[in-house]
Amino acid sequence: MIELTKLYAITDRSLSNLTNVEIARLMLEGGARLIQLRDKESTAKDLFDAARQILVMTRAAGGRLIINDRVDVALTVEADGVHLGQEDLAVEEAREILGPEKIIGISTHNRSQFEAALQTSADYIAVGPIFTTTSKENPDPVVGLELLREVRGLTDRPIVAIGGIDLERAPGVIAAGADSVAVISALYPWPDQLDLMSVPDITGSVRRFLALLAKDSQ
Ligand code: TZP
Ligand code: MG
Repeated sequence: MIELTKLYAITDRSLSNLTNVEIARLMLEGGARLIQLRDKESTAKDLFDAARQILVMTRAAGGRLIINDRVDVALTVEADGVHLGQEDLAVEEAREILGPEKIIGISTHNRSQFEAALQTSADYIAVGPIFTTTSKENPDPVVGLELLREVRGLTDRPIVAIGGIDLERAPGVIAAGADSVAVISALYPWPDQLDLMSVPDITGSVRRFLALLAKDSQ
């Protein structure tokens, strides 16, 4: 069984003018060691280029890089794994392509999808959206902490919680049974004084999450 860090940091180019590579660099600088490259807009060329560069940086930091959706990218750049949604390639299809060593995660949005995921070789199962999210197009209905508590009782496999998780909510999400919190928007806080040169404080927010989650485990 794989072990996940408590923070699972996800890139989102739409939240600033930063590139995926710049975002990942700031996440690593803040101490994130589990990064997902998520970009549904970039061309294939840009995505492959970004994945290659981020992988080098992530490996140098001793971290892991998971690619959202794209098994072809994960396979070609030899990333650590892929994250699949319900509409993506099936887990066993991705497993056939990537082999037994790579990490495959799958998103689930209700108990029956979670139970189906348990029948696959998925290395971790994500559950969400736990809270309201603005980072996903057409999100499934909010599942709340209830589903998390319920599915925690079904397996020892790592569970990732996603959707609307911020600093305030993260400890409660871990307490409800998540091994890891996957976070997008809360990692991109903007300074109070916005000007043309403003960038979100990704490094600082990663640091704050890590400090909080480290405390939480004691
Ligand atoms: N899947 C379920 S919610 C979500 C995804 C990709 C978006 C999570 O983003 P945020 O900003 O942390 O709510
Ligand atoms: Mg997907």
